[in-house]
Amino acid sequence: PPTILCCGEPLVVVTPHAGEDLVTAHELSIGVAGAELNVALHLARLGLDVRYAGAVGTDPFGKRIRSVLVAEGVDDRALHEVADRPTGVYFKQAAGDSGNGSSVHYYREGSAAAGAWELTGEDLAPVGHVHVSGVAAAVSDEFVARLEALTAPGRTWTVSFDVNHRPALWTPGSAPEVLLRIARRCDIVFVGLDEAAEVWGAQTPDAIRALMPGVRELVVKDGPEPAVVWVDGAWSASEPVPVVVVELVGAGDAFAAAYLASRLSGHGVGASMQAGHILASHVISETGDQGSPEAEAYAQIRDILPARTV
Ligand code: KDG
Repeated sequence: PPTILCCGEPLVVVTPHAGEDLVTAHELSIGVAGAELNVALHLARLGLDVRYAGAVGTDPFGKRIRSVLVAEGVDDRALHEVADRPTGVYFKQAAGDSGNGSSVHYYREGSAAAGAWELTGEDLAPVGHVHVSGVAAAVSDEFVARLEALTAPGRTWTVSFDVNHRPALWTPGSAPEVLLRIARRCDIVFVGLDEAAEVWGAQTPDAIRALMPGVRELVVKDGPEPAVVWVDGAWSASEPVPVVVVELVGAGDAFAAAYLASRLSGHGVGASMQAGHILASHVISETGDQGSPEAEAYAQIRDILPARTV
């Protein structure tokens, strides 16, 4: 499989302990987050060669992010350090027993990643696949320009894009056009059915596909309902793994990572969708954004992948 570059805004995530809330908690837990960073961690845990591009401040949070990436086996050469801006932070509070609708509070305006740091030739060599998401597109105009460069025609790598619409980060009205412009330039796109309806008013997988006919592989997820993937001129469906939902944050990142790990290793879409569902169910059954690295799901995914078909 190729070297994969995940590019986005790295974050520190701060959460109250189970059963407590941000209004009254005296103790908080801290971790690392960011949709594209989550994907990078999963890819490394699955044994892929992965590099992460983004920017942190010269603060302890930036050092934490770098040390977690390095400890988990992600290449940090493209993680830039910006002197006069802070590392992005977000606070997350679980919604309680229902597991759905965690509330998130962002402190990322003017962050290091939102600024004008440059991706260098060294950051990009020798990368064979780039993974980006709509979170980064919402961060700043500079980040949109960076995504345009990474998805530009004539590039020498393939690109996957997870739409990841985060309404709280967008100037009202600007998300649909920007997210579609980037999606259309990619090889593989991941989107939720609800999300596509919310952003583009596209209510069915075919309506989504009609918006981006040049995309080679389109994965449309639908929570606990089967997900579908468009590839080679047809749709195929794949059942999620049934799971007791603890928290949904990070499920899409886990799905994308396992799907990509499998596809980029030459496996078919059926096995790759199944891998996506297995890793998503692992993350959903825990509170952290990435779930624990020791989880059996990683070994299980390596086991279910059949012999390479490509
Ligand atoms: O997908 C998980 C992300 O939502 C989380 O890690 C933080 O990147 C983040 C965001 O903007 O929501």
